Formats: sequence, structure tokens, C-alpha cells
Amino acid sequence: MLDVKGRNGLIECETLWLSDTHLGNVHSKADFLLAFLKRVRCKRLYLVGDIVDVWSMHRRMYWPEAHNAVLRRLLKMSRAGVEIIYIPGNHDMNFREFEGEAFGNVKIQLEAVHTTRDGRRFLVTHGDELDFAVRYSRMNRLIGDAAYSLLMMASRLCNKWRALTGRPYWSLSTWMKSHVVQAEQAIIAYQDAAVTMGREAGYDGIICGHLHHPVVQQYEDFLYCNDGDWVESCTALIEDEHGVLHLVHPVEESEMSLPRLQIAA
Ligand SMILES: [Mn+2]
Repeated sequence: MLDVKGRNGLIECETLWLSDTHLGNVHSKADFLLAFLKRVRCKRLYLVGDIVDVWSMHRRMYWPEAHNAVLRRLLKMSRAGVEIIYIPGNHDMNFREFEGEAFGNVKIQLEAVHTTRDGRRFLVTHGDELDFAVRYSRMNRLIGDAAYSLLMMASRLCNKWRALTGRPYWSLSTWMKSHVVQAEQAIIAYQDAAVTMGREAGYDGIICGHLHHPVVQQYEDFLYCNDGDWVESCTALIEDEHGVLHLVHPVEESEMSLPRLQIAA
């Protein structure tokens, strides 16, 4: 069983997957991420892409102390013996040229194969290579860079107003993505493409990020996992001592409240 000792207790797991932290982007929820990292203990950590948002820093340089604190925390985990595998995504694709290199205990790989404690083999990849599945869909326009920034801005304003009026945190883009039919169809197309790719390569499942749409979903004998992001949903994926994968939501509802933990299968 997953060891969760209360709201501020430690979260102990075998493996942790994080992606789409978008450090360097004004919308990154680095404070929440740092609070989560201080609570979690794992043996292996996969950073599944878009960890540092190099793209957004081309437009605007943004690097507050909290973003350095996250990197310091990751290095501390690495020094303490956590094996860290960094799989660059599309926003940090500059680091793909370091494929096969290691910075201390941090290994850079384009993808990874993870075997769970119960012997299942998962392909771990950021997932932007699956964009072809949604290229012509409305989703592409929705999460297109400019539109996405605008949406995030609207969401921030909305939440400022909600905080001022005592309402809990609410994710506009999460709401939009799940309410716009075309976006839903695009997510389905993306997931189907991920399942097909993983299945044809002989894996038992796939673990990716990129979509900012956290979910653990069974497709017959194949498991699709998306670890989410730290821009909107603030989620991570963990493997417990039995090899079972769980999506964790350490931050919920109120941006003002302390991180809270919820577990979905
Ligand atoms: Mn991405």
C-alpha cells in the first residue's frame, strides 16, 4: 500500500514521475512543486520533459528564487542517492543534444524503459512525438503557444478574483479542455496514438507528459499514464512498493491552502 501519513506527512514510493514543470515560465507553480518534493521520498525519479521552459525564456527571461530552489532540491535528492533520469521535452529540447551524458547522478536520455516491481515494462517518453495525432485538431490551436499564454493569463486573473472573493482555486484551462468537445476528441486521439505506439513496441504501458492532462487509464491489457504538469493540474505519478502506479494531486482547490494529497488509481 501507498504510505501516506496525513496531509503533511511523507509520501514514500519506489519511483516518481514529474513533467511539464515549466521552470522559467511565469505560470510554473514552483512553490507547490517544492513543497511536494520536500514531502516525497523515492528511489528513482524520471523528469519527463518540459522541466525548464527554454522556449518561454526566449520571449521573456523569468527565473525567481523558487525555480532555483526546485533545481537545488532535485540536486539534493540526486546527491542523496536518488537515480534521476531527465528526458527532455519540446520546451527543453536544447538538452536533447546531451543524450547519453550524465551530470552527477542525473542521466539525460531521449526516452526510457521502466520495469515496475510487478514486472511490467513501460515506455517513458515526454510525448511530443505524438503531436501528429492532434496536429489538425482544434486542440492544437487551443494549446498553441500564444493562445495558451492568453488562456493562462485569463486563468490567473480569474483566480486572483476568486482568491479576493474567498473562492477556491479553479483551473480555467482544465475546465475548457474537458468542456470543448474538439479538445476532448484531440486528447482521445493523442491517447489512442500513444497506446498504439507503446503496444506495437511490445510494452505493457506508456508514461508520458506533454498534454497537461493527468490520467491513468487502462486500455484492455495496456496502461496509459500521463503524469500531468505543474502549470495547471500540479500532479505527479508514483509507483508504490507493489508496482502499482498512482496519480497524486498534492495541490488542490485553494491556491492559498497548504498542499493536500489525493490519490486516484
Ligand atoms: Mn511538452
